[in-house]
Amino acid sequence: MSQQSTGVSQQYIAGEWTDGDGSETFESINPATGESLGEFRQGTEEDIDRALSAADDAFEEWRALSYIDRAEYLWDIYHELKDRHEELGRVITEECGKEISEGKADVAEAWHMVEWAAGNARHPHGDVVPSEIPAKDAYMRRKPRGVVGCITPWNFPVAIPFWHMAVTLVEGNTVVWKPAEQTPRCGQIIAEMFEEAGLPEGVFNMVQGFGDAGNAIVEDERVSAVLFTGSAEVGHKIAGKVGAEPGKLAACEMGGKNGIIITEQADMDTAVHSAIMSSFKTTGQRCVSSERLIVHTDLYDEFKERYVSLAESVKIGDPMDEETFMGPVVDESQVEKFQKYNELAEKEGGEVLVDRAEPEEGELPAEFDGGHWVGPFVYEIEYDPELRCLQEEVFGPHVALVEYDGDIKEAIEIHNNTPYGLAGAIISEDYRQINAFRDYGEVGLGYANLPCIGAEVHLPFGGVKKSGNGYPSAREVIEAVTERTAFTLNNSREIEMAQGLSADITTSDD
Ligand code: UN1
Repeated sequence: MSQQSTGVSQQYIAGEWTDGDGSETFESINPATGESLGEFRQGTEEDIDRALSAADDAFEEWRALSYIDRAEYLWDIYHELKDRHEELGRVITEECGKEISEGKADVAEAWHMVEWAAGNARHPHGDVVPSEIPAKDAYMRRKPRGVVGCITPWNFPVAIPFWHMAVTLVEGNTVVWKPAEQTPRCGQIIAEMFEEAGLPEGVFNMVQGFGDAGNAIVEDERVSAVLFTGSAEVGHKIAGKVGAEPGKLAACEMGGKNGIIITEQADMDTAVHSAIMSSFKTTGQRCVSSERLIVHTDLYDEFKERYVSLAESVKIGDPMDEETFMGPVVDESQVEKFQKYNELAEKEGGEVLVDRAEPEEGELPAEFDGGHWVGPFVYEIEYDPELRCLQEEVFGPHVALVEYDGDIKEAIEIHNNTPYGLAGAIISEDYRQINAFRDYGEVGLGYANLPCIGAEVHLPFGGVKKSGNGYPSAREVIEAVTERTAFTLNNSREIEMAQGLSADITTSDD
């Protein structure tokens, strides 16, 4: 039972659905139409407190199970995600607005992550390490950290919760999760899956709500690690707070101001295709979406013509329709941010090439009048390292074309000149240029002759610089949710030390 009689969805705490402590509710809104998809209880600090107590109480019993037994619960969820692929894809599309192939890919990415985490339970864990002393056996072993707080974003409302939670649970931790307030229905369905899988009570808890609920997780001393994926603004605050607490760990993955370098050796078809995919898929709302195209002067004009003509015509429309390329953005604050940055780009000297920022009268059917719709905004601008429009993340279909002359070093310098470093791509037929980007491009995820989106879950996903440490993502979560023990066993009755250190105990009688 996940809903009280009034139809308002509840919190999942200590193995039960509950109204929780507060009386406030909030709505999930379909970004395409502006219609309500349901009402949800808004979690309070007291709700988080109860959820953390439940997670804390459940930890000893859960960690005592074998990896393989813990993974069994996750296999049930893996099958359910697969069986409900179509249905959940539609739920995602309806709630966060991305077009249907993306909604379905989000579900696939979720089950891939669950498969990886549960499959990993049968793989070797830790290392056997050689010792200088023949009689010593040395190992590196991992232990769960305890209660892990997970705070996830709306743009991958099913996949990213599983990035955070699948490995975390299999490694023996318990979880308190706050889903994004824009996508509570996806949160609800995931919590129902955990309930059906029958995890012991308190191992998994979900509290719907806003920043105050998230903050209550971050500030609580029972939480040993906080996994956060979302905006740089919030992530840096979390990292600062948690980093100041000894023994606690914050693993934060934030956005990027991702760039694609198109060199004089680029294949034009690959360049145009990769750039369009990277800028406009998910309506520019991936943390790996590209907002900067750094194009060599030799093919700048041709690239510009072809890119602009496609940006003028990519299909904006019903996200449930398979023919649609771009759905709406998630909410009005995203529309406003996008508009603000479009104005800034013009103020900073940008020459507008495509302005579909506000879809035209009649471009969308009337049923979408109440939605949050934008389209491609493309400009060219003379490179200047100080320009804010080339430094700050917009999280929308806002794209700068920057022309460069000179060699690959010049392009990489422009590419690296942002405070972020998440994803990037190079389009070139010259392996030396590709390898220069591989070695000197400041990114956590690099691509050659491909869009800079679409990483698979078994790759480490994360960035450098302001983009975060990457640990709350996919494979790397294991680093964030376990503590390592270097354990050394002596097989001899003699004590012999490494580094030539004397083990003799000398006394004043010697
Ligand atoms: C995000 O943009 O927040 O690499 C995550 C990708 C996806 C994940 C994106 N697998 O594009």
